[in-house]
Amino acid sequence: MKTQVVIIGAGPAGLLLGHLLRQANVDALIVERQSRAHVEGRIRAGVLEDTTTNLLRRLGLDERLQREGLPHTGFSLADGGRLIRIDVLKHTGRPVTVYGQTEVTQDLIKAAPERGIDILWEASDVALHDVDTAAPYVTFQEGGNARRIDARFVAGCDGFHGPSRKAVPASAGKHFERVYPFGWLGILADVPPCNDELIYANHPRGFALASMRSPTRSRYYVQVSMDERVEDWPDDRLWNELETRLGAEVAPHITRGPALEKSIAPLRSYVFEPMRHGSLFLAGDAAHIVPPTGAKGLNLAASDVAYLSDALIEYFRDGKTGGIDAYSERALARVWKSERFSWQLTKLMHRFPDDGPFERRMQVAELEYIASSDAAQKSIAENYVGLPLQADVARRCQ
Ligand code: RFL
Ligand code: PHB
Repeated sequence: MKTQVVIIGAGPAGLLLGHLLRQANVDALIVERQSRAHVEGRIRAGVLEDTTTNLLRRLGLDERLQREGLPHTGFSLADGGRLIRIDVLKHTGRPVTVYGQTEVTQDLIKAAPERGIDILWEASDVALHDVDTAAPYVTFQEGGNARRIDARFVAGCDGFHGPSRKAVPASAGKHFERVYPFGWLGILADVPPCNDELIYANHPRGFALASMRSPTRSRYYVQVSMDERVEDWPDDRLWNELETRLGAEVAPHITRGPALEKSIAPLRSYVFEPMRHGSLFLAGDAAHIVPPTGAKGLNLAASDVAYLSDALIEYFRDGKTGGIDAYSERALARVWKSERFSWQLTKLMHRFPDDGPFERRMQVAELEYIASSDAAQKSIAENYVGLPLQADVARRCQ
């Protein structure tokens, strides 16, 4: 098989890139390790910046998002029972949209065949070859048959554990990493949310988050240590813990229900530089991870592919290499700012096992400063709704 861009991974980064390229008549093929049902069933992110919703609108794939997405004009930080509301609309003029990554993925997959985008599911042993030349190719097994796809470029959109980043020689890249000494235990349940907006809570027993997917479906998380297992957390224990950590004002509004899904995710900050090696481009979690506290992971995947699609389209349409040459630097400029925001919010809202009274006083002082300062709230708000893309790309992504 032959195509212009072979995309590895059918997560949000790979699917969005495939659609953006196809819309501009660039040929792309997506190769995915998992089955379609597995990819469509994964429960992950819930908060979309308008960078992300703008891309879906530009693709004409935002009909369900418009109908079912919940515009949120603010969220709260809670500490010791006090709620500090961050009015993102007032400070930035923009809301965020609560719409599950699961739904985004389903919408993109559903529209793929009618737009001529091929997704090869359940491809095993995916391997990248000759990425430092202008004729790279990808091999894999599909239904017991060995396959090969030749392309001009490879887009590594295969998440943190995929093969793309590993195809860059150690001497050609640098990584930066912080692993946090805890994870998030998440529960999804068909019960009404406890509040109209998200609440991020710092409690002596650890962080908790009240989120949602719709007016009838709630998503909650609690910070757990890394040696905890999902089996240690029967539903009742988790609901009790959420009531305690979210505080006396919120607790009476929590409706309990059976878990549709329960899982533990580790927390990590990670950046790989550069995001290009020869004919290989990395995008999304393949190149960087943020702890979920800032709700930035999916949105960074979207901003990466906004830059990357723009650059690849320019290359195939006009033969210009300026965009692809600038891709890594442009994407990383936004990535590092989101890394900073996610790290800072994680430090502010979690209890770290090695922290003492000094670190706690720092959290209290920072939260008091945020509560009393319009400028501090504005800074949080502009990061939460998403920092702007570079102006030229932003214009083309409208
Ligand atoms: P993905 O979604 O991991 O997709 C990568 C795809 O590549 C496939 N793959 C392979 N394919 C072929 N061959 C191989 N060898 C392969 N290895 C892997 C995988 O099967 C998969 O289909 O990466 P992508 O597209 O970069 O998207 C990134 C986002 O999924 C991620 O950043 C977010 O989910 C992070 N995140 C959040 N982001 C937000 O913007 N807002 C949020 O509110 C938010 N909440 C979250 C989150 C992530 C969480 N977890 C589970 C880590 C909440 C949680 C709990
Ligand atoms: C979610 O609803 O899954 C969610 C929301 C906000 C976050 C992280 C996860 O910061």
